[in-house]
Amino acid sequence: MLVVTSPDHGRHHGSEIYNGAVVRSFECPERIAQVERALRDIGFGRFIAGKPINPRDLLNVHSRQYLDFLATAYPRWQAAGHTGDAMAHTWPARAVDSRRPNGIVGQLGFHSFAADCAITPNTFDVAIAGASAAVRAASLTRTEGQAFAMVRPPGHHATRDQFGGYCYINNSAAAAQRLLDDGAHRVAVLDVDYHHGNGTQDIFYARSDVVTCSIHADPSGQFPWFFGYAEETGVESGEGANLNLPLPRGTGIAQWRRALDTALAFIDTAQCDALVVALGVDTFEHDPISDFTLSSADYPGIGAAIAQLAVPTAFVMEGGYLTDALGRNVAGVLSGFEAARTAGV
Ligand code: SP5
Ligand code: ZN
Repeated sequence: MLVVTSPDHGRHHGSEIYNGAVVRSFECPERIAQVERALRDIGFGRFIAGKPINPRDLLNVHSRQYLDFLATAYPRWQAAGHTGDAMAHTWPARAVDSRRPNGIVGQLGFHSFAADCAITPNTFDVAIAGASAAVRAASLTRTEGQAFAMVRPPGHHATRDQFGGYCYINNSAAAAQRLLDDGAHRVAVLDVDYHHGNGTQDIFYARSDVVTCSIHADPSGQFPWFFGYAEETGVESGEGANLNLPLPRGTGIAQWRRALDTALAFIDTAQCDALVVALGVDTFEHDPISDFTLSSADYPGIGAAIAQLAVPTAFVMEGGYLTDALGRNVAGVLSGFEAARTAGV
């Protein structure tokens, strides 16, 4: 499988509020270093770097105002006399008219939804490079059949105009849009990260040409808290094109696999001719911020099940925070997928 890299990803490492303190984010450069090591150890894949992205690929999934904001947020933060990472501390609250303020601190609140996500001097460039790799992986599925975008920061929480959940640019959404622009009639995004893919849902919520499906922790007890319920099914022409499968705390592989079967049947019924897998492995039993109980032995079977959709497939790296196990688990999904593809099952 082709592995598309974002070589300078290590230039971004944000901070987050955790247990009442600002700490270095769980979403760290070592994550991708581990994935690369695990893939190289088993001789998996051919590595190529992403290419600069066409701005159209970004404007399809994010507003121009948001992209301009992200591009200039850090210098504006500094120019306003601030130091450290640019972080919001005030958000538009319920029942207010969410007008967009002028000041940088106010705009940080307007364009974000969570305090686990900060803008560093290189965040914008690194996020764009990740999206570029995801878009390139999507394009290459036309000739390759499958590809993996080995990127960070992740993307699936980023909405059309808000960052949060360690995500700034929605890599999986940009990949899905690229598959459509390359000629697919309907694309599915299957989100297997432990957390609900609220950003991808948001971006395609009123559309039927991208079908979105997310398997995740019940948001009543877990981030992103305000999105991801089963009754969110889409609006307008997107009605029925979003499927959320929230699962309880402690979910293990048997229950998780039943949800995957439901998701695969939903995608199959929608007659999608290309697939993006938002590949988070924070479902792992020892993940430091999650509470599902999947084991490393479970991941190859997940890849094999996804292969049965038998459509061009772009995997895009999302979450997973037990760095030591991340490589093994990602390699498990990808090699399980590839083995099933090769065997033609
Ligand atoms: C892409 C992705 O996986 N983003 C996840 C963002 C989660 N950020 C919120 C972290 C809250 C941590 N709560 C820890 C509970 C530990 N028991
Ligand atoms: Zn996650």
